[in-house]
Amino acid sequence: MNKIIDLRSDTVTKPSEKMRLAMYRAEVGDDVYGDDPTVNRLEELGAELFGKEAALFVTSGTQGNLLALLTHCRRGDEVIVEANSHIFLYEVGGLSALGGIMPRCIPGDNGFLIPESVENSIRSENVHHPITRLICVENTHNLAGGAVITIEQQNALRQVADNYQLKMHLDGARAFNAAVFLGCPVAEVAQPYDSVQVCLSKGLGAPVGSLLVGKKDFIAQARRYRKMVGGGMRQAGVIAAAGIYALENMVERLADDHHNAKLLAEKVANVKGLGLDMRSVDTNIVYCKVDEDYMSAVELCDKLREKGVLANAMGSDRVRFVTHHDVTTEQCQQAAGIINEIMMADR
Ligand code: TLP
Repeated sequence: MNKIIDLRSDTVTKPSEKMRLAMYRAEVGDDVYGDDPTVNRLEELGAELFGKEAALFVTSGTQGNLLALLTHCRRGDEVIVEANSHIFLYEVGGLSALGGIMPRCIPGDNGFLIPESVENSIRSENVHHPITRLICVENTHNLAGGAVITIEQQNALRQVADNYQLKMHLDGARAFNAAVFLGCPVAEVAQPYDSVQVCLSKGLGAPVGSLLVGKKDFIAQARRYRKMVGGGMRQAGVIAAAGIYALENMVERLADDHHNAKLLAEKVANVKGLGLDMRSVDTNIVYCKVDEDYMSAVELCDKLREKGVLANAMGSDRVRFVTHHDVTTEQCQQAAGIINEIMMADR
């Protein structure tokens, strides 16, 4: 069989040889003592790229988001999140379980929280109410098909936050994909936020880790919470080196992933039994709606797997394809051909 074409997620990327070499050569120390020079360098680089005072290397996007929520909020506070956000749907309810924080879910428009809806959800001063503390934004938005929220849209939300003295956190797991799509430095994407979580382990290809960036005192407090949840790492320079390599070498190539996603989407857009809105394909994620008269999303994924293509079923009728460093343009074309074949055979 040909090589497996793994389109389940950009998290499946494996460190390249050059990245592994950087890891092998990394100078290390005990990071809980602040002694790991490679972790320190990664955090400095991250803070600089995002235009923030400080950064913290964390184990995952989930941990980065959790630490941000714990640091911004107190128990009983309310946080405004988009109804299909990763923080609400896929982070094991950590904000409530570990932080005693209440999510207030607002359905967005293609992932974008409408400023008026946000404003209408902010709690007024009343003894019965929790305190609205924070607005969380996801850019790019995973469940909205990697949709990019523009700088203007972000600024409109910041305006609301400022009017009510709220903090803003960006789940920027794929913030670099947004920056590459918008053609701006990632600091511009990060600008309206008090804190940003960015994953190194997705399209950037590092094996582990995320950065949380923000003001110095915010990061100092997040560091304490990281220790509390067991995230104090020791000779973490071995993995931080991969993060540095990713930030220095893997950002611009995200444009290739976006190109491949578009290509894949174009090739399956007109396949009978599949629904796909080309306008939703901004970056590296493609969602297809599978007509139930043909098959379910799980059945399509099973058939694809038999032919060497891996994809994720999202619910009963949607399949997600994600492009990344470890799939080539040719493989995306090949995958589109296989999708086409399967759908045609079912007629
Ligand atoms: N997303 C993963 C899965 O958890 C769904 C994926 O394959 O897309 N924010 C966003 C927007 C994410 O997409 C993810 C991971 C995270 C946070 C969490 O990052 P990790 O997996 O490092 O905890």
